[in-house]
Amino acid sequence: MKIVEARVIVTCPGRNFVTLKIVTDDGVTGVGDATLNGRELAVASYLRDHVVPALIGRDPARISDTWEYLYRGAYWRRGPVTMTAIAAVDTALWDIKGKVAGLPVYQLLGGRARDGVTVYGHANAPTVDEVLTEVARYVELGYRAVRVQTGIPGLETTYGVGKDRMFYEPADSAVPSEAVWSTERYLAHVPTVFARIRQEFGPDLKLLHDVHHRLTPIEAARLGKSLEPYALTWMEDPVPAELQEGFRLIRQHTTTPIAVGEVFNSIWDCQTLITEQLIDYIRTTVVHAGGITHLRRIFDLAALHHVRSGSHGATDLSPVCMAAALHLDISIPNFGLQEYMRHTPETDAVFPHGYTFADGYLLPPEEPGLGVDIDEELAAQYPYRPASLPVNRLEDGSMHNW
Ligand code: EZ4
Ligand code: CO
Repeated sequence: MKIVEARVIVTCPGRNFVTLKIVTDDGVTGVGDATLNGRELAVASYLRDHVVPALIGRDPARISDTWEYLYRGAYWRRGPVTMTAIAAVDTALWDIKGKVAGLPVYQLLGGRARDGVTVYGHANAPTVDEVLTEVARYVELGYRAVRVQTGIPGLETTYGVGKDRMFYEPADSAVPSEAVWSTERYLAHVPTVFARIRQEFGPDLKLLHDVHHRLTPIEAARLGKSLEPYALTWMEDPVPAELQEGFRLIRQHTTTPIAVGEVFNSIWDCQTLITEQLIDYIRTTVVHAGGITHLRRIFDLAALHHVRSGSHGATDLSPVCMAAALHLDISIPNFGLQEYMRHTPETDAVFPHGYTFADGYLLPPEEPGLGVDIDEELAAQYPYRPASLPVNRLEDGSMHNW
C-alpha cells in the first residue's frame, strides 16, 4: 500500500479548521486535525509545501517511522507549527491503520480501560448569579465536571468569558485585540465565585478553573491556597510554563491540583513538570503535541510519575482531534479528564463523527479507524477568515508581561 495523495483542507464553519486527508492507492483515506488557532495558514503551508511531497509513495502502515522521519527531517525540531503538522500526518495514518484492520483505533491502542471518558464543560458568564445558571445547565445535561469562569468586577472583558454562552470562541479579531487585566481584582474575586458554587451544588460536582497563564508563581500559590476549601479538581495554567521551575514554588504552598500543557508541543516541554511531580494533570493534545504516537509517550511518562491526562478540547480543536483524543483517553491507564466544548452545528456538519455523549461521558466511535471524516464539498462553502487570540495590558497601559 502506498500514499498517493494528501489534501490540505482549510475551512471556516464559524471558526477556522485545517485538516489533512491522506489517500492511498487502495482508496483508503485517513484524516488528521492540523488546526493551530490564529496561525492556521502557517501549518497549511508547512504541510502543503514541505510535508505532502515527502509523503507521496510512502507506506501508510509505517506510522512510527514516518513520525521519526518528519521530526528529524525538519532539522528544526519541535515548535507548534512543526508539531501540529506532524500530528496531522500521524493521526491520519492511525485512521488508515484502523480502517485496514477493521477496528476502531482504541482497539489498536490496547482496548478499553474504562467504560466512558469523563468530560468537563465550560460554564462562563459575566456575573456569579449568571454563572450559577450556567453550571446548573451542565448539571442538567448530565455533566460530572464543570470549568467555571466569570467576569471580574471592574474589568470590561475577561479572557475565557464569551458573549455567547454555549459556543464560546476566544479568537475575536483579525489581529490581536487588547483587553485590560488586574491581578488584584482577579485574586479578590475568584474565591467568592467558588464559595457560592460549592454552597449551591454541594461536594460531588467536579469543579475546575482556568487561570490562562496570568499570574506569577507566588500569586498562583495564593490563589491555590484560597481555593483549597472548595476542593477544585484542578487549577489550570496558573503561570506561563516557559519557566518550569516556577511550579516548584506553587507546589510548596498549595494542595490545589495543577493542570498544565495546552500550549506544549513535545515531551520535552513536560519533562521537568512531570518527573518532579510538580503537576497533577498534563493537558497536551493530539493535534498540538505530535499526534497519537507522541501523546501516548507523554502520557506513559506521566503515568510513571502519578500525573494523569487532562487533554485540551476547546472549539479550535476540530472533531477530528476530539475523536482521536477519545480513542487515547479510553485506552490509557492514567486518564484523568477530557475537556469538551461543544462545536457549532455548522462545524458538526462539516465533520461527520460517531462519538456520543451520555451521562457525563463521551464514547469513541465504533467504526473502523477514528470514526470521523470531513465533508469536503460542504467545507468548500466556508472560506478562511483571519482571526487571532487577544492580549492583555495592565491598568497602567503596560503590556502584561507573563
Ligand atoms: O485558550 O483554545 O482550556 N481552554 C483554553 C482555551 C484556549 C484556546 C486557545 O486556542 O484555555 O480557551
Ligand atoms: Co486553558
